[in-house]
Amino acid sequence: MARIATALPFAFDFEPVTTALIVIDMQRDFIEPGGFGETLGNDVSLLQSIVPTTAALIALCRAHGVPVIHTRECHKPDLSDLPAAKRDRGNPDLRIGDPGPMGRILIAGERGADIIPDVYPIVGELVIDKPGKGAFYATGLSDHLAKLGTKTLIFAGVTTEVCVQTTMREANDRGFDSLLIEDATESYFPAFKAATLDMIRAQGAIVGWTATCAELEVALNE
Ligand code: C5J
Repeated sequence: MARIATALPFAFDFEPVTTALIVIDMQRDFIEPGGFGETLGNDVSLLQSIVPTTAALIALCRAHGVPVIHTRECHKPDLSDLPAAKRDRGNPDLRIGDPGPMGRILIAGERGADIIPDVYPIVGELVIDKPGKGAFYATGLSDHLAKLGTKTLIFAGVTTEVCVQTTMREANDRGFDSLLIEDATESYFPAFKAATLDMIRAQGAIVGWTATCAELEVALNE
């Protein structure tokens, strides 16, 4: 059993052999200039700041045999999995499915929907394309985790308050203990990130725990 004694809101105990890392939506469309995130008026440099720590976290998990699962928020080219309730939100220059500088925005197979090179999956790692904010919705994630025998999930990725938090809440409802790596997740809105970390840890870890990548590394190396 490994333990992060300094995790918040209290010590986080986990078995590395029944743990998996889920890296949420580290895609060009959210992180690189010219993508969907920027067309929504966001400063993508905030998200770029977590790339080195996220890459280090992935390397740490690979080194300890913790399976790494990547997600991509994207839709079918015919948009059959894109409800109007999602497509019509906001007032962006470009909507999901429109042609943009990196191909059609958030469409499977397009350059913008792919994962940025610094945290790219290696052969054998599962990549889940998800049409929703939560990675469990309309995907094979539950079945995959059942096959792995996973009980605990470590989370990283973007954005903290949207797809990361939604997936952590889905995981909690499905019986997984979840740990969010604070310095490997980011939001376009610093106040939203701070509030999300507080919400996750509130009321005795109502959604899960948080810790830094360095704290996880110490626990895995003990
Ligand atoms: C958003 C995400 N922010 N990956 N997607 O729409 O959090």
